[in-house]
Amino acid sequence: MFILPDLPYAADALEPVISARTLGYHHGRHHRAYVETVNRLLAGRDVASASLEDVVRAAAGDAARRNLFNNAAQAWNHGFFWASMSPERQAPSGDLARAIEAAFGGLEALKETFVGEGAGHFASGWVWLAAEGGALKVVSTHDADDPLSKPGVTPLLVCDLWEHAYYLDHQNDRKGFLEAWFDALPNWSLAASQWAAAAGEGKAWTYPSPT
Ligand code: MN3
Repeated sequence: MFILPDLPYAADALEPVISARTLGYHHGRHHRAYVETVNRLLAGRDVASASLEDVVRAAAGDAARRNLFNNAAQAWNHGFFWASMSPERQAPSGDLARAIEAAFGGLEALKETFVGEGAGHFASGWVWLAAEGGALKVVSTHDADDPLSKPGVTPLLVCDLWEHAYYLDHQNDRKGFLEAWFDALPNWSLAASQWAAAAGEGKAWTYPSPT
């Protein structure tokens, strides 16, 4: 059984960018539903010890397990999304700051790329800062899709582009949401440890193990 992990901060800790009402529904209803569906779809199967990462990778690209993939990937993506945010405003430093400078020319340029990618993404999905081949890049994925099943890609940060992530607080202004999000909420400590993990130092973030 996979759990719905507690939020790593209070429900109102991300205001005003993300209200307690949005976060309450998003975590308590949307994320919970994905986790419960995964558990229902896996019930009775001999996968009790498989990590959620294993479940996502095994179901990726398998048309017969599309529903399992969608729900498992959405459960993982939301766990990583909660971890991607911090109530304390942070800034990248050290190796990661240098990599951002090298790839984008600085944090403001990364923001422009990230916001542009997310605002221009058609319909539902996710916008990621990711590492591949020792370099940083910004990518978006559709619906539940994520970098887990793409060999050599490590996610550093993610922001949810589904309307349920921002509509109560920002209505149709996805770009405004992304700009405010990028300024206030990224967990650059997580991004730095993911960047190190991509280079073989330490372990990348994982969803809580099944119980
Ligand atoms: Mn969501």
